Amino acid sequence: MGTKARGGLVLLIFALLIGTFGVYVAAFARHRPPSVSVVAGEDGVPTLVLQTVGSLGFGEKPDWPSYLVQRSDGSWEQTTVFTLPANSIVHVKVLQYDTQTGLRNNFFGQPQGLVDGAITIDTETVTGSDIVKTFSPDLAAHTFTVPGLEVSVPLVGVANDAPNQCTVAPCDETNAHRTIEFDIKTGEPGRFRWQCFVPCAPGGFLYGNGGPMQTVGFMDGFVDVA
Ligand SMILES: [Cu+2]
Repeated sequence: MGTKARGGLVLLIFALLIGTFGVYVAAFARHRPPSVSVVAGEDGVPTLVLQTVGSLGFGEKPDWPSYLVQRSDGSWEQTTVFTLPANSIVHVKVLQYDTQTGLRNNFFGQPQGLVDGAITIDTETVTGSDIVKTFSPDLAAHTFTVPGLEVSVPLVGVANDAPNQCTVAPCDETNAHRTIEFDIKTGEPGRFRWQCFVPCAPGGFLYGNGGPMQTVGFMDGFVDVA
């Protein structure tokens, strides 16, 4: 190959790399999961209902774990962006369908920033001075963590051998799950980043990070307080 041809080949490869990078950036910038508005129900309490799944089971990333948010009509949206009313106590209910992965940082095994320090798991409520100071780091499937609101809740996973596990989202309550409920308090309007702190990405991602862990709509998102 002559010097000219070699130079042309290098330029071609370079152009292809730039092009591929451009396509990736464009796809990243266009990825805008929808937002779900949480409003007060008939009981006057705004309730955010989430579910977590170990693998979505559909779409471009069927093997990625994900959060879903319930709309007021009961349907599920695969997103991690939602709007909560400002200066309000918001009830949060998480239907947790994934198995236990475990935390790398035990700090996130401790529920924090909850109204009255109260958390309910399935039918058991622990409050105030009785609150479990910290959960074993092995139990968490995901966390619901909003650093800007100083809120973090470890979400205890279902047992690995639990029968009737969910494989395709949205899961329904006949599938094996844990129900985790708590109240948080919102303040002034603003946009708050939130994420899961369990490195829960599937095989192929280094140490469970990357992939869904860095993608809005899967394991991180935004709480818009309005
Ligand atoms: Cu997670």
